[in-house]
Parts: sequence; structure tokens; C-alpha cells
Amino acid sequence: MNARQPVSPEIVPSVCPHDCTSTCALDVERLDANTIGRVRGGQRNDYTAGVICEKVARYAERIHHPDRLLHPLKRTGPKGSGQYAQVSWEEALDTVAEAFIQRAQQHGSETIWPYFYAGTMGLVQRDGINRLRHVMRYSRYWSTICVTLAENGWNAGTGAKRGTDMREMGEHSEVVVIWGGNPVNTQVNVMTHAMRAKKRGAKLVVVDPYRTGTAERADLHVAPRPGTDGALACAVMHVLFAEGMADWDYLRRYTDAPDELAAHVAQRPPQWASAITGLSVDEIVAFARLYGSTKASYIRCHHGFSRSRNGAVNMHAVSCLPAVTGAWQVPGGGAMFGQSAIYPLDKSVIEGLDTVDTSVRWLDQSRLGPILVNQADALNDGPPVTGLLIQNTNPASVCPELDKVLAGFAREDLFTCVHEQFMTETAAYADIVLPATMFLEHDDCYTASGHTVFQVARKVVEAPGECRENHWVICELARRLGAEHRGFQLSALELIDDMLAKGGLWDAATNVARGGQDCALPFETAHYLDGFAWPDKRFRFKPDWAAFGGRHETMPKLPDHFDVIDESTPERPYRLVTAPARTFLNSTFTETPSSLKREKQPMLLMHPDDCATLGVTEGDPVLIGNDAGSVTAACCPREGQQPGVVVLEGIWPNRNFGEGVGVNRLTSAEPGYPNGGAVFHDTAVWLRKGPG
Ligand SMILES: Nc1nc2c(c(=O)[nH]1)N[C@H]1C(S)=C(S)[C@@H](COP(=O)(O)OP(=O)(O)OC[C@H]3O[C@@H](n4cnc5c(=O)[nH]c(N)nc54)[C@H](O)[C@@H]3O)O[C@H]1N2
Ligand SMILES: Nc1nc2c(c(=O)[nH]1)N[C@H]1C(S)=C(S)[C@@H](COP(=O)(O)OP(=O)(O)OC[C@H]3O[C@@H](n4cnc5c(=O)[nH]c(N)nc54)[C@H](O)[C@@H]3O)O[C@H]1N2
Ligand code: SF4
Ligand SMILES: [Mo]
Repeated sequence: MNARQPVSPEIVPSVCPHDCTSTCALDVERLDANTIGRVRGGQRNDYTAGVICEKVARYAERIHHPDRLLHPLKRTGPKGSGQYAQVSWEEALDTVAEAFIQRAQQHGSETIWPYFYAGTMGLVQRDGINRLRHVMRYSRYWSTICVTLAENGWNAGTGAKRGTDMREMGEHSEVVVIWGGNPVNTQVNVMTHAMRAKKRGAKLVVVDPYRTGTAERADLHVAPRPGTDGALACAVMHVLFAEGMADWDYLRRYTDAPDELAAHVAQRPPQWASAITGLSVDEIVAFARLYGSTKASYIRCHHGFSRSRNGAVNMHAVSCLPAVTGAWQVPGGGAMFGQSAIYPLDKSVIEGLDTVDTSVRWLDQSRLGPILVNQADALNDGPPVTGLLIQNTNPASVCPELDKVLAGFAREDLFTCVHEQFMTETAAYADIVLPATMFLEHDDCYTASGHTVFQVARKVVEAPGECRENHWVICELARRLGAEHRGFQLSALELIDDMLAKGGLWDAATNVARGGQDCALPFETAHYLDGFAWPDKRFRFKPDWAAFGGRHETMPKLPDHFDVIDESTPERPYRLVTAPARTFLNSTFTETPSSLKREKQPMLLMHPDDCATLGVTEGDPVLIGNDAGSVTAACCPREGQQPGVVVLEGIWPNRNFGEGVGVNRLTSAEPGYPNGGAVFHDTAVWLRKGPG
């Protein structure tokens, strides 16, 4: 071969495992058995449609990063110091097993708490930790950090987490509403389909408290105060009923209490909502008229607007709109929060669900801080947590009430094992650190929430050093702890095939060969035209909140403004939103050079009037504080948000703040209603001009 001719790299299919509802089909350049080149969006999946975000396109930066953990480590310095010595896998795993056995003997099995989240969304590598939990009767896990509030709010009305296919939005919708999310940052593929709609002449509305990159593309940007979407939705419904845009035939056939709803929202006019949301009456009426001008209106309900104490009520209120106009009846009409309910998967072997003992206490993921500092209410009447096994999450950065989290991790009686790809803030507190593979180095399978295709992905390159997959680590620990279950005997691929056979889906090899299996439901079902997912088949304007959780008594019976947010006060006059950054993914990619270059530094987006009041200009340090403490960020004046609303994008590493603690120092671990859920965008703060 002519030496000057470039060798074209082999292109291997994969799937993005990151915690993002896009779950993109990927084409990966494999340069050799250990090395990748560029990553591109796959064309085989028409939701991905060849488009992926910039951070994953540059995955070579992350997978071949010089700071990757390559060997098991044992702590030699004080907790949090990051001082470690290399040990063998044998020694590392034996140490973990001995520590867990000893502590369980002393306090009972509930003292051990396997703690995980969605650093990988692969069903085997993410959820296998639950099999160990259940077999060993370790404390159960109430996972609340992300979807709980949004999911409860959505399911309260429709009965199931599914909705109109987003591909319909591009083809048929005449009005597209992106509600409470910033997909330009967090789910780029929504924009592919929204822009397709816009090109056809559809109108794009974005409901977001600040002028995001997504809002900049909109025909109408509606910027309410955070935590007030319930009021906005009620006023929109008021206009829909008052101006004859409600579909009474549909309401009578498909919903539970349309007359009560109409009478109720008659008392919730735009003037009322204006005082709560800070929007003008004209803005609210204009939005309602646009939404009601067609049945082909599509609401993409994002997670962002649910991260408040009243988030479930707000999500439910928004989900009522297409039931009022009857938008569900036409192609491109309806709404979508997530599609998780469509996949016919039996995860009992992966998660050991046949061994669950419901008498074992559960603990709330988002309340890790209160739990680790031994707050009795957070421990749910059980023993202290003295053993943690952590995979796929970095709570020492991403969890609310972060000072408590860090104080807890520093406890000498707590034994912590962290299985990680990098020396994260959490790993730096561990007694044992284990090196983990990345998705291109192991097999797994993925459901998608933003689309409907189930995808299997095979290993693409060899793992560096001594990195091991999560599944292997769980099985090795099980062996040492005496945990027995069929799932510990199967490989990742065998677990996948076992699950697929039970669900009647293609086996793994066929799935890979055909580029994924589309599990989309027929139009009638996807649009709930054969009924909503309740026994009476009717959408619920009056949710049975009691069925969702214990703290339901004070919740409104019909959609409303539920006044339980951390409202601003004279002492804390600003409302803080801690939104996702474009080139970080939660705490991930905060190590890659191109992401750091783009995001620059922690910045506080402020209305120009607020900058003037505080006497700060671009780049000046601003102290942001509440009773929990303060952090410093650089002032960034920004039009398009209301005075009194401030935004800090990105879960920056703790080291990027002069205080040594990140923005989650300010966020609360108080559970949302009715059944928990983290409230990251529901914080009243004071601001001061910083020193220097
Ligand atoms: N680049 C990037 N991508 C990500 C992530 C990331 O950190 N960075 N995180 C991933 C994860 S874990 C998730 S769960 C998804 C989330 O992704 P989405 O479901 O798309 O939601 P977000 O984009 O997080 O929503 C954030 C937006 O909600 C707005 N918002 C906050 N409070 C309110 C409110 O009260 N009302 C309204 N109307 N809007 C409000 C914020 O201003 C912000 O613009 O994104 C994933 N993708
Ligand atoms: N202030 C504020 N805080 C927030 C949010 C916010 O909007 N504002 N968003 C919240 C939300 S929605 C979420 S979901 C959480 C998410 O918070 P985290 O769960 O911490 O999110 P990630 O950064 O996606 O993943 C964490 C870790 O998983 C590791 N990891 C990835 N793949 C693997 C693997 O295969 N094996 C192992 N062992 N490790 C792996 C990565 O290296 C990474 O360090 O953060 C929450 N925190
Ligand atoms: S958009 Fe989301 S799913 Fe797609 S490549 Fe980026 S992080 Fe992964
Ligand atoms: Mo999330």
C-alpha cells in the first residue's frame, strides 16, 4: 500500500451510555485494538439521525485521558486526601468483603448501603448492584436524584411514562413547546426534530426562566419565575376554556373531571398567574392562544421544571394541556416526558428482584448528607450506614446539602468502596478505589427515554490497565460475601440474552446486526386513544396523590400553584437555578480539556438590573449564599430572565470554587412532594459583591 494513503479506520457501532435521554446510536472509529478516533452519530437510528453532542464526539479525550484510574488502590492518607497505594484486585476485593461482613455482624445487614446512579445507563452495568443488595439484604435504595418528581407528576395524569413519539414532532406538529428544559445543552436531538418542525413553519415556544441556547431559537420565550409552572399552566387552561379552545367531546370521553377542572381554572385567570409567575398578562394570553390555535401541538416536558418542592404538581398541570385541547387525537399532537414504559423487559435476574425483602429499610438517595451525618429521620428507623459500595455516581459533588455529604464521608467509622473511572471527589474519600471500564470496553444494553429503540452494544476496544466492568466486580464481591443468585453466574451478554428471550425481543446478536429494535407502540396506544393507563381509561385532572406517596395531604386536588417552594424573602431575595452546562454531563466531562475550555469558570447569570443593584459587572466575583454557606462565581450579565432570578450552569468540581465546596452546598435535601425527589432549582439565596 502507498504509505502516503491514509488508512481508513474501522467504524464500529455502539450506543452512548451517558445519563441523557437521547441514548444516541454511535459510530466509533477504531484505530487499533486499544484506541478510538472520532465518534459520530449513527444514521441507523432515525432519532439520532447522525447528530450527537460535541462532548461525546470527542470521547477520545475521555477514554484515553492520562488521569484514568488503572489499578485498585488502598487509602494511605486521611480521608479525602487522595493519598493511595496500589494493591492487587485480590487484596482490594478481600478488604471490601471483610469490612462489609464485619460491619453487618455488628449492626445488621442494613448498615451496608450499595449506592449507585446512572453514570452508565446500561441495564447490566448500572443495575446489577441491586442484585447484590437484595441477596445480601443490604439497605434498599429509593432513587430520587433525577426523575422522581417529574415521573410522579406525569404518571399522576396519564398513568404511564410514555407519550407521543418525538419523530412526529418534526413531521407533523404545528406548535412545539419545549417546557422546562434546555435541549441545546442536554438533549441535542430534540433540537434536530424541533428545527425540522420549524422549517415547515411550526412555531417554537420555550418555557424557561432564562434565555438558554434553546430559548434563543424560539419564536416565543416565556420566562416564568422558577417553581411557578403550575400557575402558568392553570392560566393557559383558563384561556383555553374561556375562548372556546377546549375540546368538550374529547374531554367528556377521555378525562375524569372536566367540569370541575373548567370551574376551577375559571378562578385562575392570567392576572392571578401574572402575580405568581412574574409574566405579563399579555404574554400568558399570547402563549395560550398560540397553544390552542391547533390540535397539532406538541409539548416536550423536560425534567428541569420538576426540580422544585412542587415539581410533581407542576408537571401534572402541564400534562393537562393536551387533554383540554384534545391534542392527543392528531399526528404531532400530545406530549412526551419519557418512553420508559414501552419496553417489555423482565429485569428480575439482572436486579435479583426475586429476592427482595420488603421488610428491609430503604434510604433516600438524595438524602445522603443527612443519612451520613446520622440524622434519625433520614435513617428511616434503622442503624447508621457504616459501609458504602458506590458505582456510577459522584455524590461528593452532585448531591444536595453537600457539606453534610462531605462531613459524612470523612467519618472514620464509615468504610467506603468506590468503583470509578477517575479520582472523583467521591473516590478521594474511599478506603478502596477500584478502576472501572468505560462503555466502549464492555458489553451492555440500553433502553431510551427520549426515543423508542432498544439497543445492544458490544465491547469495541480493550480496557487499559486493570480496569474491570461493574458486573465483574459485583460478581466477585458476591462470591466473597457468600451471595448466591443465578445472575452472578452469567456473563453480561448472557444476562442480556436471558432478559430479551423473556421479553420476546430479538437476541443481542440480532439487535446489534439490525441496529437496534424499535419498540414504538401503535399510534392509537401511543396517543392514548385506546384509553389512558388507568382502569377507567380516563386522564386524571384530579390525581390520586396518596397512591404516589405519604406527603400528599396538603397537595392541591386539581392543578394549581402549590405554594411550598423556597420563596424569596427580604434576607434571601434571589431565586437560584443550578442548570446543566452544555459540555459537562452532571459531574462527567469536567476532566476533559475541551469541555473545561468551553465552560471557562463557574458563572452566575444575572439580570442587568440586579448587577446594577449589587454594583457588579462582567467577571466580578459574586458571593451566593443561604443558611448552608456560600460559594463564589463570576458575574455574567444576561438579558431574558426576570430580575431576582439567577442561574449557575454546571455542576463544577468542588476544586473550582475558592471555598472548596461546589454549588450543591446551597441546594436542599428536603424531599419534594409527595414522595421525594431532589429540588436542585428551588433555592432562595442572598448575593454579595465578592472581594477583589
Ligand atoms: N450537557 C449536558 N447534558 C445533560 C446533562 C448535563 O448536565 N449536561 N444532564 C443529563 C441529565 S442527568 C438529565 S436528567 C437531563 C435533563 O435534561 P432535561 O430534561 O432536558 O432538563 P434540563 O435541560 O436539565 O432542564 C434544565 C432547564 O430547566 C430550567 N428550569 C429550571 N427550573 C425551572 C422551572 O421552575 N420552570 C421552568 N419552566 N424551567 C425551569 C432551567 O432554567 C434549565 O434551562 O439532561 C442530561 N443531559
Ligand atoms: N446543582 C445540581 N446538582 C445536580 C443536578 C443539577 O441540575 N444541579 N442534576 C442532578 C441529576 S439530574 C443527576 S441525574 C445527578 C447525576 O449525578 P451523577 O450520578 O454523579 O452523574 P454522572 O456525572 O453522570 O456520573 C457519575 C460517575 O459515574 C462514573 N461512571 C460512568 N460509567 C461508569 C461505569 O461503567 N462504571 C463505574 N463504576 N462508574 C462509571 C463517571 O466516571 C462519573 O464520575 O446529579 C444531580 N445533581
Ligand atoms: S446527546 Fe446525550 S446520548 Fe447523545 S451522545 Fe450526547 S450525551 Fe450521549
Ligand atoms: Mo438526571
